[in-house]
Amino acid sequence: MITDLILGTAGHIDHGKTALIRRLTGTDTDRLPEEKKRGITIELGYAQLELPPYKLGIVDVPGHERFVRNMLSGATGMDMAMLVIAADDSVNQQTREHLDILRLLRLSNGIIVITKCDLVDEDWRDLISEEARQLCQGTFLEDAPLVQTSAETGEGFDQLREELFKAAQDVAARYDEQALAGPFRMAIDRVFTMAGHGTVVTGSVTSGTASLGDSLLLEPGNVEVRVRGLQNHDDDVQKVQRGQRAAVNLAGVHHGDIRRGQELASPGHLQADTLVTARLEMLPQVIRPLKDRAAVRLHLGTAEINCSVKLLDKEKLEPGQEGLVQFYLREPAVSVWGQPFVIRTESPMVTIGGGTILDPAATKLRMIDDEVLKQVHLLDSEDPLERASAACFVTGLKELTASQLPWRTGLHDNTLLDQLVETGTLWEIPVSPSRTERIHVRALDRFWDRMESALNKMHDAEPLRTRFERDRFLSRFDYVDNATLLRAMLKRFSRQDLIVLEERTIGLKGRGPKLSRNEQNLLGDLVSQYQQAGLETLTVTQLTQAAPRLQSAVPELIALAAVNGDLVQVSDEYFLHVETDRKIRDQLASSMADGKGLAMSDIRDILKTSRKYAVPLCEYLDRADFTRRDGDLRYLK
Ligand SMILES: Nc1nc2c(ncn2[C@@H]2O[C@H](COP(=O)(O)OP(=O)(O)O)[C@@H](O)[C@H]2O)c(=O)[nH]1
Ligand SMILES: [Mg+2]
Repeated sequence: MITDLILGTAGHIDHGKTALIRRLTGTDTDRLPEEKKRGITIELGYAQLELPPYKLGIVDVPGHERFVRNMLSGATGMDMAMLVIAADDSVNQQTREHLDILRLLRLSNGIIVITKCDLVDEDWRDLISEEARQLCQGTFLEDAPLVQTSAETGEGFDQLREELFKAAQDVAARYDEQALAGPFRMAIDRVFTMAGHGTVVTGSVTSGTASLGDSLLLEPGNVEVRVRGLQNHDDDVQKVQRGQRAAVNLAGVHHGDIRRGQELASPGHLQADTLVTARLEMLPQVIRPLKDRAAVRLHLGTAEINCSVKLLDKEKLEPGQEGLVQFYLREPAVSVWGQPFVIRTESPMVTIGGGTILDPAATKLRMIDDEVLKQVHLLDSEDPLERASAACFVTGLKELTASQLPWRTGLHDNTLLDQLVETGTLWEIPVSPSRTERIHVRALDRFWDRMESALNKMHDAEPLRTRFERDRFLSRFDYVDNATLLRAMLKRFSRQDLIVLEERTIGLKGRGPKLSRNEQNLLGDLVSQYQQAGLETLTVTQLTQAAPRLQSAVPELIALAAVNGDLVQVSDEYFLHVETDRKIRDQLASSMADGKGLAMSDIRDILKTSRKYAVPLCEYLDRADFTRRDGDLRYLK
């Protein structure tokens, strides 16, 4: 059973949050000298409340609008909150913004606390209570208990403890035990050094357990660290777990290399990325709609990252609207599927929306059409197979591995990918004798569509050709970034009779000039004759005369083979097979290395041929800018 939970405060500055915690726990959370002097909370404050069997780690947040970012990092990991409203002041700007933030961060439990009741009469506190109720309508606090208190007189604190106990019971009962058993994760909200100990980081543990001596990773950064010491509210402990506040003394890292926003996690559990896909909801009271490519600050865990928003399914997001987006982050950040976030703008400095992560390590979406949008929607489908399939689809021509599945989709059933292979949703492609990659068949189909349309365009531009240079064509698909996969896909397309694939050329099946069966055979024949003849080929006239039939077609077919890239034309009557051409160039290049010049007789000897072939060949190579002629000698150009 879960008994450790995090309780947070929320509310406008000066409404009595810190005084409430002090009365409740005896701890003064305003511990900085500046906080004492100015009487305001700036940094997060921490306290602990025992309500057996529950232990509540309390995070006290600042209520000043300038410190909302601190509030946001404190809100990470909160299981329940107390929304504080002063009876002598009522609902205020930060009351609203904090409530929005808690709602966007998917908090489910809380208590409305009216403070400073000693300062007003009965009627007034009831009026304020009514206002508080109205504010919370339609939020998770709609049916929350409301307690009227005074930190001055102690009024209402017994009831507050009782309501906190009930709320804890409720949260614990609904809590997914997976979060306790799962990998360790803690978003860092403070970093400091302690004399004799070194680097210490603190945070609310959001999943799993860490014990003394454990190796953890600091992300982003992939820095391996070791747990040298652990504290839970100033007590040395052997382990810390989900729902606890933790101070972790780290070995293996300098405190200057750590910052708020990084996370400590079990190795392999988190991976930083600069692109995430999300479902985003705009707050109804924002003034302007959110435009495509707008710059916002993304608050993810305790991190705060500048990013630009790519709107996927709308031209702009109106106040109160929901949409699908991709965030392009200025620096890498870690998140997991389903993780809530908040976005704010710089000017004015306000919270404008929030939502949940659909893909924490997203792939740039190309050609966003109905199918892509449908799949992005399905990234939070309740049906595990559907969700896993959608995740594979949006990963495109990259593999979503079994080890990524939990943090990328929130799914823990490791047979899901196998099931998708069985149903034919994933194509298993061998990339080495011992390894296969799994690609969504629709991602493959869509890739084929792009390839087909690119090839069609090339065929349209040069209708006589049947094939094009393969490497040049494939350079358009650089983004695939996986040569083995690309090769395997081409093989598959060729097996499916979609393309004609030669060693160096590629074309669409059925495109190019329409030849009869006999013409096709003759063309193949001619090309192989050239191939076998090497350098001393017959002239076009000779080949025409030698042809058993269709003699008049021979010159045209030879020209076609040259267009296709199977032959090169040396002179009017003289053609070579491309392989021969390549071999000649290699031979000459090595003989002309280091700027050495060769005479016609040298070239003739090197190529073991007569002047009859060597002369036109040399002129052809000059024209092709392969060689340069200077007097009697030729040099490599
Ligand atoms: N009379 C009275 N004053 C209070 C009460 N709670 C807080 N205060 C005072 O209100 C001011 C702001 O309180 P504080 O807890 O720092 O507010 P915070 O900014 O919400 O943390 C302080 O001067 C407190 O002494 C209360 O219940 N009754
Ligand atoms: Mg305070």
